[in-house]
Amino acid sequence: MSETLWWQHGTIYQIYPRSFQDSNGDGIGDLEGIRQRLPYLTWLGVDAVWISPFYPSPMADFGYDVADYCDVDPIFGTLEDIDRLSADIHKAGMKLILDFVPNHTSDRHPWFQESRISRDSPKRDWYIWRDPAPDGGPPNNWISNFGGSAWQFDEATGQYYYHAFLKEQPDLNWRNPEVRWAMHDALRFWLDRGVDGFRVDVIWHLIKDAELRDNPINPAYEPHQRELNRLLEVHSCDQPEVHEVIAEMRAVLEEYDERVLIGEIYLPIERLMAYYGNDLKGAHLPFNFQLLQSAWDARHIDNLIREYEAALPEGGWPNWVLGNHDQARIADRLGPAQARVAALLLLTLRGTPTLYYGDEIGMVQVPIPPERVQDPWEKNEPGLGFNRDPARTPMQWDDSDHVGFSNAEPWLPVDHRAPERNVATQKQDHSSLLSLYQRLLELRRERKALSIGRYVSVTADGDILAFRRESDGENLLIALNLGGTAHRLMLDEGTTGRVLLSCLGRNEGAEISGSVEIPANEGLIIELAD
Ligand code: TEU
Ligand code: CA
Repeated sequence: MSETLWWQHGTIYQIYPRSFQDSNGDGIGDLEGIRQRLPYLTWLGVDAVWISPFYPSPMADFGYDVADYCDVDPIFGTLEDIDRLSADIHKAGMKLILDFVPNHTSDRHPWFQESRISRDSPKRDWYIWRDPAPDGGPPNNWISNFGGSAWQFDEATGQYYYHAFLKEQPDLNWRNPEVRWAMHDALRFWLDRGVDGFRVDVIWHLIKDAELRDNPINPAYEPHQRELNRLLEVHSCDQPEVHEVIAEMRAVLEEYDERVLIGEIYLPIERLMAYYGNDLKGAHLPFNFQLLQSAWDARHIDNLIREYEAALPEGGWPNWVLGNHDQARIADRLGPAQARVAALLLLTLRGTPTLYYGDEIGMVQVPIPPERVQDPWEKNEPGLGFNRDPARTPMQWDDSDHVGFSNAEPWLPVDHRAPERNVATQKQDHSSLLSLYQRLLELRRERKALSIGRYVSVTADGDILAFRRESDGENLLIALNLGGTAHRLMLDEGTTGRVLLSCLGRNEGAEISGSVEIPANEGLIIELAD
């Protein structure tokens, strides 16, 4: 597959390091734990591992508040541990993607500590400081992503600083070139150590309106929504100048070979596409989160796939995401039967798939008793269903007390409700979700049509979604039933084929001709004869 790069034909697996494997019995996952579990990832067949932040951090937002971009938090290990992990990932033929968090630092970062000392501090302008409004209130009406004003008053110097997330996460001022250079050095620090790329946190937030104008009121706001949605984020993010900042980051990666820049971006398709950059000099992969947000409806999904394909810039590589550490678990959103169909969809669409740890065994939202809530968002805006803890619980390796994750009580509760929802059990069972994922990943590696082939839309009719993937004489039909009743899909006159894979494990190898019966909750990959 020399004509495509690893981040194009490969599959990315996201690890939330606190919850993958604890190696030293403190109930929190760590880098050595991940290293010990690499044989599992090799067996599963993923190509790259993205690890959420493991840098030194006060953990106000569990690592998304970074106090040092060039080190490892002792909870997770040491620089030697990441080097060892990186070496073993590469030995296994996989790639390592780090999580880079450039929009904000921790309030404990030495840069912020220095910035807040005085209005004349050399680092004052590294952050976004403003005088109070005439009434003494915040400089503008912007709202934090986690609720409340996005401005925090600092007594010592009588000014407010801006934070798009927690007050413990002050936003850096990316209009200041010194900030850019310092952050480029942090990128080089890791690139020199051999990491293969970055997933860049809230990349569309980096530049704010130069005049910090008020955001307009959102007329469609409803009280069950997050407070952030009271306003339209017109001036607080997605500003035109951000693309220059991203192009500069990309240029740093271009000093090295075959590194990948992935942007975390929650924007509608038409705005998302700009993040590929002018002449594709922006992010290689602006994350496509549409499947996270869309209704599970064949016509709707067919539409969004076609819109996305049509909107891609010439040469822009697509990607698809089914879950992450900020969203409810896919198996919970769709139920166990459709979770299998979703697996097939993710791994047959055109574009780099990103798989969230635990989704391959159908992990669901784990109930968190009030006294064990960890997520700062839940603490800020309680009771509205924003808690991200339920999707961040320990990876379920087996059915022992601490599910094989740790030999101590884990930082978040583990799920004991379903005896088969673990790796050990599902690995033995050829009909399990895990086996389905493993077989899909294998097929995706074997079949160019799946990994890099063309996408051709076929139909969306009732519960049935069908499309084709084609490459060099390989012609695969993907037919999914997103509902609970059987349907017959009519094929073109004279069409014949053979079932390569079935979600339900039925009729694999069967010859079909003229039409194909698709049972409830079934998904088929059919090789068409030419
Ligand atoms: O998330 C950014 C982000 O926009 C989310 O907070 C999102 O608004 C929310 O989860 C609903 O979809 C990134 C990280 O992924 C998240 O874990 C961090 O808390 C956040 O940035 C701040 O760094
Ligand atoms: Ca540990």
